[in-house]
Amino acid sequence: MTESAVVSRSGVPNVDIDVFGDAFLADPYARHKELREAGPVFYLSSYGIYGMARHAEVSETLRDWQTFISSRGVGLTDFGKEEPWRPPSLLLEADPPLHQRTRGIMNEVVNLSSLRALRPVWQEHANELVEHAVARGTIDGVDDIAQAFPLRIFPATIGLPAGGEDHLLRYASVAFNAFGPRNHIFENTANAAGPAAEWVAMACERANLNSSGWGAGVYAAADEGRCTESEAGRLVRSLLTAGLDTTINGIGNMLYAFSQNPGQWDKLREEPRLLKRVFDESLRWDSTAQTFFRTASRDVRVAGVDIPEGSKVLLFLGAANRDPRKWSDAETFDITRSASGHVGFGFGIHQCLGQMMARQEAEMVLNALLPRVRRIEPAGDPGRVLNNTLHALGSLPITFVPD
Ligand code: OVM
Repeated sequence: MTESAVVSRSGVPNVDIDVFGDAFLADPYARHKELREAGPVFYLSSYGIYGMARHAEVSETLRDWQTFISSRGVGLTDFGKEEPWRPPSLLLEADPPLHQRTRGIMNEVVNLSSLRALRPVWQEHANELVEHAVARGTIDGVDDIAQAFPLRIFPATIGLPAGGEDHLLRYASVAFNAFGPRNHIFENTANAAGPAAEWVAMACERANLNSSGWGAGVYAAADEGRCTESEAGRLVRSLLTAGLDTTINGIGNMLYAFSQNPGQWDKLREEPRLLKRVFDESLRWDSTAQTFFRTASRDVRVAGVDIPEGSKVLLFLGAANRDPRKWSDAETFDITRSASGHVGFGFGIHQCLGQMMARQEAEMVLNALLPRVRRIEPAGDPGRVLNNTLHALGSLPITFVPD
């Protein structure tokens, strides 16, 4: 270690928690207070990285894309020094000016009017799944709702070939694990990644996408000369990586939130106009994407702490979303609050491209549940699937008490 590295790290509180260990990933909320209280910026010596867990520093770091760049990867791997596990995303792992061009293309593909057109069909699917679940009473909230609903609507929205569900789910869990270290959690999914990656690569080709989905919309940008054919394929890959596992766990976490807070379900039934706020509060309270990294593009001082150029900085979105400096009763799931400013979708130029799709999916599920279900009761302990980035449920035994 160089003299300057020692000096630059003096005055930085060191945190000795394995933030990619099983116990932390299973229940990150148990340790978030320690992270926030350590200081506005801390050092995680076991990984040689900086961390931020307070809302002010997390959101300011996300806002400052020039200092805290994405093109060296938004995981632990520094793309400037090590080979990424796959060719970098042209959105997530890109900086302006490239990011401006690619994001501009995608903003036109994933837009409100195309989402509005999909509402009736989505609502029918959600109604059907919920009616079936209510008839059965006790169900698995993950298999039967949180996963079943996105699996019904996502492939058609993109225009994907049939039969790729398992590949898509496996690919996404590898991609989100790959932001963390090469621990046993990563290795478990990476072993099975080959066939999933092959299916995804196949599905991203122009010839394999139907002509009416968002995939074809991306290739239309290539026809207009706004990106190359191969860039279009890589942009479709972003939709497939980021569009399914995220919404599945977002809906699952929302069902979990209501099963743990029955009073909030009563309140929503009394005041259905609150429905549009619910998903954002659910994401604040239990963020699907718990963390993302940035890389310092220069020496920078944050809250009195010197962060050297090239440092990886781990941003704890889930902890920022429960920071008592920002939120009153931060630990409470409260659908009447304004969750605006939460960083569950990120913040700044990279803020989630699919957020309107995610909100609409959650809204359709809630629309289906609200008139049919009087109570959402736990029917056993939820099962966790450990992931280096996602707070993910494997199973959620719940009972829908009919209206
Ligand atoms: C991407 C992407 C975007 C957001 C999240 C993500 C794996 C991937 O562009 O491929 O997670």
